[in-house]
Amino acid sequence: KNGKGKLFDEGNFGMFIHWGLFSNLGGIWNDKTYYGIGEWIMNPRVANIPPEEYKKTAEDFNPSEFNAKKIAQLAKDAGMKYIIITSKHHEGFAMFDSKASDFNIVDATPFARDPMKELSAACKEIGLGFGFYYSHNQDWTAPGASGGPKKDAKGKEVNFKDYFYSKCKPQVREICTNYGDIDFVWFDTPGDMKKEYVIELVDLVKELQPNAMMCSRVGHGMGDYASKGDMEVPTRNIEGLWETCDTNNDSWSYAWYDNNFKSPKIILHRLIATVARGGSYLFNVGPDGKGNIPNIGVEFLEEAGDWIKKYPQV
Ligand code: JFZ
Repeated sequence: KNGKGKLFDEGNFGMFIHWGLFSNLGGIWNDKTYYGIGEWIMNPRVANIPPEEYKKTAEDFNPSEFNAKKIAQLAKDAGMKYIIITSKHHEGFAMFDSKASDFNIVDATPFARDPMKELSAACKEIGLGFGFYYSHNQDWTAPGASGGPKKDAKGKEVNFKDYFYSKCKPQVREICTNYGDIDFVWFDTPGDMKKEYVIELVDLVKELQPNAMMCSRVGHGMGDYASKGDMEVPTRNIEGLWETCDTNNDSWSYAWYDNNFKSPKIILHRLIATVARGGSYLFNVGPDGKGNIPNIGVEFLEEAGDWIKKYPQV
């Protein structure tokens, strides 16, 4: 077993995956295309989809072509060392089997499988590290959460504390318990979340997954390593452990119009610039509603990987 941080030190290149109900919408709501970042489509600033309507889209989500082994193999072929995937993004939909909320891929979709089980197993089998993204503060369908409805189904006013103890913390416990040893828990957008809650999550992860690395986006200066601004490749060396996350086109999640894929040359340039300055490069792909990563993205990554394999690490 890797000691804490070992994978990160040696890792330097990982696959980020943004996948959720938004992937099935692909940038379209009610026949209209919303340009920007696909995973934000339900937000009031984008298509402004009411939570109850958004939740119904789970009935149409059936990623029957999802193939965990194929994705793990792609990451491996690309020269990556680990995969970090959205277990729950701001939409609040759990892409894993959850007892804490039935708004999850096993209970609410015709797919009825737990793709996180499959992907974590595939990573283990092929020798890749594995971790979860979890949106701890923003949850746009959970009453009481940041950006969520102010009242519960019975019309009762609820607050962040209700969300935190009924959904957030139980789900973090689930992702830290049901998938074997994991290497990362990648929290995001802490906003004005209170420090006491952040501490509870950090302590929970440390207790259940002592070797898992948390990024600084957990909030309040905590976490094991710094996560730089999105899509930022720093131009100077930086002290300490840090990572930059970047995406293979413009959106994080799949969007039908987004064909601005980074060429193998650009991928390698950005990877090398990051690694040479002491960082780790987390490179995102967005599978579509059927579970497939767009072809161009796959081909470009494979080509970059061929080059990496030609020049083994010294
Ligand atoms: C967040 C999410 O809102 C977004 O959907 C995506 O998941 C991305 C990886 O993370 O967006 C951010 C978070 C932090 C910064 C920018 C966008 N930042 O620090 O510059």
